[in-house]
Amino acid sequence: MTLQEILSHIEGRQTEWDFSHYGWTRLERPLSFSIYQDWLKKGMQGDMSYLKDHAPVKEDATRKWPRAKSAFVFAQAYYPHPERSSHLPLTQARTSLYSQGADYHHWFKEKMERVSAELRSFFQGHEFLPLTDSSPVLERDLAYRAGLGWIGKNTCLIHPKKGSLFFIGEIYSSLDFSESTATRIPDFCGNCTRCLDICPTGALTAPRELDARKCISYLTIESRGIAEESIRNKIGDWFFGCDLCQTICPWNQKTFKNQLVTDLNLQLTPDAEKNLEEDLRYILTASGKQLTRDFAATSLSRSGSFGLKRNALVVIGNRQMRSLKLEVQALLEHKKLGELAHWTLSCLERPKVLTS
Ligand code: B12
Ligand code: SF4
Ligand code: SF4
Repeated sequence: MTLQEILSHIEGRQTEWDFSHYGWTRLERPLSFSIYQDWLKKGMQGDMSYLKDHAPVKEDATRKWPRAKSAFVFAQAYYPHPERSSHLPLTQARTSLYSQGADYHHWFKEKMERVSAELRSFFQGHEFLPLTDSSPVLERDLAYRAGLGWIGKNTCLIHPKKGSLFFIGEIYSSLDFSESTATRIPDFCGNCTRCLDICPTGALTAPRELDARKCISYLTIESRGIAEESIRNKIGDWFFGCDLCQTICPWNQKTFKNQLVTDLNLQLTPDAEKNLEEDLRYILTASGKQLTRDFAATSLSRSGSFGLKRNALVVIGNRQMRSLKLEVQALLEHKKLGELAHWTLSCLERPKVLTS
């Protein structure tokens, strides 16, 4: 079997599989592995200790999968969201675009498993292993090597015609091709610095370097703690994740024809403000059990009920939503959230600040 045969097979199935784009590469040491090591040394991973544990396999996949020789890498667009039908029990709280539907850790993983099963049945005798996100793979580097995009100054993988609002998934295979590697996409960032300029928390500490400890996405999704006081007001109205360094990017603006929102804080109509209030009241008053059940199928389950309540308190404080004062007061004695609830209350008691 040749590489061309397998790529034509994937191409023939594209209408059904509907990937944004895809490519392949031989498995070699990631080009940016030393950047990854330096990033870990600086502690920029915060509490995500699994990223350190994954380093040896990220450097050399054969340490875990001895037969892995090559990877087929796939990009899956998440805007507009392909699994939006799943019910997110919120109407207005600001959530990042990738999370506005069913949890991709389920449906995208299953899709990659289906594709692998088919490749296994067509190309018998070879192994195909589907992986995504939480697996020990430096996915952006791998996708760069497979020709899916360049690494932007916001650290995201960007394609000149598809933008960056896509997930990455890969199928490791035992196929050992002699072909030279895929054509790579050059860096089109040029002199632009819009992503660095817009980041509200200064998490992009240099072009292509993100300090996760300052990133709203980390603080509202991955962190199991509470953001320091000095950074809380910079989180603005983000309830889960953040998209600003991507929505401001001219390559996304071009791809999505200027539909993307770049406001630091959303300007809401009175009706929308009311909906936001209802969303956050529900988050603060629901039991942990209820939140776990209601969010189970969504990416927001990653924060857990503690994280969702924490995020609601920050947004209520930043938007000075005084109508929720009673619900905030009810948490003042809470073992883990009490200090934050005091901070939120102090925001509500300050003279009203107009947000932009
Ligand atoms: C930990 C993690 C996070 C952390 C840290 C992110 C970061 N930038 O470091 C947090 C929680 C902040 C986060 C946020 C988001 N994440 Co995230 N995250 C990951 C995860 C699990 C590991 C990434 C990692 O190792 N980071 C450490 C840094 C050092 O590595 P890196 O981000 O891969 O960056 C590399 C390049 O920048 C590279 N580099 C720098 N210069 C150059 C030059 C060249 C030539 C090359 C080749 C490489 C290179 O060096 C780095 C090390 O290799 C990956 C999945 C995976 N297995 O890879 C998803 C992943 C990166 N995340 C993803 C997404 C969608 C997001 C969010 C958009 C979600 C959101 N809206 O809230 C944001 C985007 C924020 C941003 N600007 O990155 C996608 C990215 C898809 C894409 N098009 O790029 C991934 C690939 C998940 C997936 N399977 O689709 N994420
Ligand atoms: S996701 Fe938001 S907070 Fe994180 S680097 Fe991008 S703009 Fe900054
Ligand atoms: S906003 Fe500008 S600098 Fe940042 S990733 Fe996009 S093109 Fe590159």
